[in-house]
Amino acid sequence: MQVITTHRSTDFDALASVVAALKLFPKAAVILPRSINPNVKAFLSIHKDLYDFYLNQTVNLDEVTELIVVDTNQWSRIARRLHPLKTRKDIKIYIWDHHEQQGDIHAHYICQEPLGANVSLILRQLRQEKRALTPMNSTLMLIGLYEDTGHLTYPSTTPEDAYTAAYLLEQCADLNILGTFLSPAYGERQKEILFDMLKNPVKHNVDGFTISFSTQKITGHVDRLSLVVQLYREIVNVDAAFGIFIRDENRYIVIGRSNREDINIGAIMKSIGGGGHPGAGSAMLTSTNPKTVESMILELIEGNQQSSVKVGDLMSFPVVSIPANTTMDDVSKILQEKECTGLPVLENDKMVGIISRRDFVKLKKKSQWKAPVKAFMSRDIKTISPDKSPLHAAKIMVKYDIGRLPVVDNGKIIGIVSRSDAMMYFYDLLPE
Ligand SMILES: [Mn+2]
Repeated sequence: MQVITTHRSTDFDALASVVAALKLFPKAAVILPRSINPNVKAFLSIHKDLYDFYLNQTVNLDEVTELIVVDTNQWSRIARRLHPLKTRKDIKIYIWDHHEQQGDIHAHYICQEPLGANVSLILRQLRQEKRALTPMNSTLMLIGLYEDTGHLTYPSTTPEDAYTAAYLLEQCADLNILGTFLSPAYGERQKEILFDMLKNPVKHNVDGFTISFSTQKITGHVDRLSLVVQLYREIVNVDAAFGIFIRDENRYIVIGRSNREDINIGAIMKSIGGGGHPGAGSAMLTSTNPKTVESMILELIEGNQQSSVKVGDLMSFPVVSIPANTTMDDVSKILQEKECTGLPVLENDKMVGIISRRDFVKLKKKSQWKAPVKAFMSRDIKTISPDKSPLHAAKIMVKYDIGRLPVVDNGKIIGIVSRSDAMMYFYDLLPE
């Protein structure tokens, strides 16, 4: 007898993976864990007739010959009543898992790849064979895929996830139904926790990233905390957010969510004893205080950002600059000659402004061409120091809509970094 199972706190991706696995093992029995996420439970109770495996869970373990595990590779995450199989040598085990960390279930066949959703991994074969799915199954699978990839927006999303979504839409997945189940039913507890977290959000700036932490006491078991952290991150509008939830005096759950590829939450959580995906992860901690956790995470993010390339490496120099009393006529000639769009303006060796081609629209009368540049330059200058990251430079340019940033060290302008310098760096076009 074949048995298919998945992880506890079963989410849509896990359930969708089970249903997809049933396509590969049509005769298998399904054993779902007892703890199932509330929205999945709601789905199952509405679709009882279609997914009767939910109710039909009596399996004689002695008869099991093959075990198919999806969306996890750890014994501790699957139903306890299957644990007696751990010591059985005569069972053939198959795993499909999109988590990166190594598990303790030793399988005869394992398909483990870091895709955004586990269901994409199982559907790979069905998709290649162009197998037909019922609209209902396609809908469930698309719900799972969207849930785990944040509608294909989480950084962990791969092209294969998007192709799989297209395949499921071809198989008539129903987007109307999808919306109903994907909008999660937030309970009162989750709302309360979110409101408390939002009362005084603290933002940190770490090398161009915005990070927020919130520490909350919680009593009893609260599920969907990671969704609460996800919402918190979106509302506070930071690159990464961490919720530190104090269960009792010495036990903390840390849950992180990131919107940036270069802040790998899974890796951060792994180094403090937990795990997860690049976009989301968690860790259980004992006997540390929340402040220590916070500074640990900040250090890890800083360490992650070991891009040794600094603004100083990208900038161009020497910088062509002009004295503040240069006439607009001359400025125009210099701009043409040097083929640049803007120039820093100096007075007694100090930068006092920047003049760009755009500023020439301010000239209304002919006589103004003889006026000094300081009358037309913009004085609101943003600068950057050479030890900052290219990302930091790019953020300033985007925020203030400027194409070039003077690089200033000890009050002196030593170079200039342009939008294209930053882009070159991001596209890895930096000459060796
Ligand atoms: Mn999953």
